[in-house]
Amino acid sequence: MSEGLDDQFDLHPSLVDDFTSSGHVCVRGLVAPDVVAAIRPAIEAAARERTEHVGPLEERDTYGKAFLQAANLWKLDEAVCRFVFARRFAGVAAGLLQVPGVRLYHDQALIKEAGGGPTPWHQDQRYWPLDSDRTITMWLPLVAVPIEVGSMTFASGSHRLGDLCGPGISDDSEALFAEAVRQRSLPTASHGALAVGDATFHAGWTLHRAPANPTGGHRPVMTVIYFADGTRVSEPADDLQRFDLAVWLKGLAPGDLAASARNPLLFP
Ligand SMILES: O=C(O)CCC(=O)C(=O)O
Repeated sequence: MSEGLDDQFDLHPSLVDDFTSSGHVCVRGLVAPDVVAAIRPAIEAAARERTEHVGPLEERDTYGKAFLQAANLWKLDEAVCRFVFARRFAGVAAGLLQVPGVRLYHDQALIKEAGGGPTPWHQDQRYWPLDSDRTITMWLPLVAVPIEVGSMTFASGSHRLGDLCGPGISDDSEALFAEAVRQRSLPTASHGALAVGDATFHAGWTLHRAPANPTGGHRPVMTVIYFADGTRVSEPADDLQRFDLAVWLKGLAPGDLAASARNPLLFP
């Protein structure tokens, strides 16, 4: 089941260069398709358990229509834990960030349902009370993502702009960041269709969005968020960051090393 998950992935230097300049990259063939197929039922079952209270799609707001979201699934299931903790994934995250080690911020299954709406433009790190920009999300589909569903669109180079002080994922973030992309003439790029075993990685400040799912099938994705080992907790800027501090950095205070029991060192 865990075959390959602890083996090192041979990260081509051109991917590191692409990530450094654009803030996103697609790693094709990161993991064997049968490893993903084997873990998919456990991730989907754990995600279902966490989201069974969510009402019908048409009654939700824009954020709610974008995806069903279930986090820290590594705590629910041993096999999911092995997948999330995989040195293969964490090694790529460290390699792209060009840091010696990375810790877990949290994992998250993002299931865009059949007929689910677009994911508005946003910056992930606006939620995170972390004092480093050495942060990265791995986005790994559990099924092949055809072109009609599509993977994410990124504003290349936006990670170098840092905090654009936008709101959380919402109609407002879509409007504000679409305008920022236009005004700053930021190039946008998508890695298009993804095969099972491919994954994209994007930096914490990279602006990104995802298209709606017009198909009759759902789009389950597993994400893992990493930050550089040695990162400290920053003063939370607002309630969204206070929530993250309480939940993903449980027991820590501003100035502490971000290394709670929920943030194990995953690489090296
Ligand atoms: O899966 C999506 O629709 C969006 C995912 C996303 O925004 C992220 O992983 O940071």
